Amino acid sequence: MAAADPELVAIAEAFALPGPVTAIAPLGNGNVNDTYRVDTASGESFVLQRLNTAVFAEPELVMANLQVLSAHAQQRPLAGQRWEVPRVIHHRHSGQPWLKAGGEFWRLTSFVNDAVTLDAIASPAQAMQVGRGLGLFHNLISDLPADQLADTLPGFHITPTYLAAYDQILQSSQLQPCERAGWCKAFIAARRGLATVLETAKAEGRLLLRPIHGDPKVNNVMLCAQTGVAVSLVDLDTVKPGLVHYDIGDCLRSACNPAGEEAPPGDPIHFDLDLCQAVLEGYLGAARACLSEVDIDHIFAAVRLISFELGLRFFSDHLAGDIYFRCQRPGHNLERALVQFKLTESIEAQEQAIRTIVEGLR
Ligand code: GN1
Ligand code: MG
Repeated sequence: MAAADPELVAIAEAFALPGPVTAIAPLGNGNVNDTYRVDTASGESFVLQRLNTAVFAEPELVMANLQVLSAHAQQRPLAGQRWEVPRVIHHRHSGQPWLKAGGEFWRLTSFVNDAVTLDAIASPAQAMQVGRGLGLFHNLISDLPADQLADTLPGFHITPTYLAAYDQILQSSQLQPCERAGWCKAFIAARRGLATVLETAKAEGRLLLRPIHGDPKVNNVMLCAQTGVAVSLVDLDTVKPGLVHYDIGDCLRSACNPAGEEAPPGDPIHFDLDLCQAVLEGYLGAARACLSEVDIDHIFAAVRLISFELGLRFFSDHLAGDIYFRCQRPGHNLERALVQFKLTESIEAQEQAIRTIVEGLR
């Protein structure tokens, strides 16, 4: 194994670890923060992250939310089932839940042992667990007052705001027009009227603000390595007040796309109804009591909207020169946008079937 980067070791060891670091390696494939797994001589592992402060302008608030969540979870153990909320590890000397060094913001949390994540779902049983994981999480935070959580990312999942930003970027973008970008522009233009569906329901008091995860895509749900049951939701930076629909939509758009959100150009993209049925069974089995009838009414709108919204966010970032989502190659965000727009088309084409699934589980 390659020797661990000494700078990273020094950063990790600034936190109150139970023993010296034995290995550090990149973990996962997040689009925003940099994430590493840290192993220590004690046998315990941790997650070290450099927060992207261009995205999270007030990372201290992110940490404050994480601590509110951990404290809440400790008072609310899920009887009889394994469920973990990552713990925040403090700086050895300052006692702060972060390390600020050279303009960078680092934090360390506990690692969920004996668990795996998937980038795309392969079976309804996995989909059921992903849905159940989100449902347990919503259940857990349903009695956490939203006003105890700061808004760490204003505008996050507010689709009309993304649309307004897109309109601006479109005017100033230096990118050469191409056929695929033209297709995306037409796709967005035909769906502008969609953008307000959840925000209008919120403004009219039909949907209520409450704590949400914000990013419950498939690979943020940890499944027990032995049994496959969901045991944790990780990536808690976007836990903040919102609509549960952002989460439900995000989970469905991610879990019911068997090709995955990084599918290569040209791969067929479809929204899988069997996986949708399984995700919603798992989700509602755990969270139905936290939802109103009006919440259920908006599930179809949510999955359609969040797929569209993520496509819009990727496409806007492509036009802006890839400044938000980390890219592996030129055009990567355009490819990602196309995947989400194709998924949106598939969701639209199956609207009745999706609504029927929801009604069957109401
Ligand atoms: C970003 O960094 P990551 O991969 O956890 C993004 C999500 C998107 C996701 C798409 C704060 O999450 O909203 O759904 O990429 N997070 C933020 O993969 O913008
Ligand atoms: Mg995330």
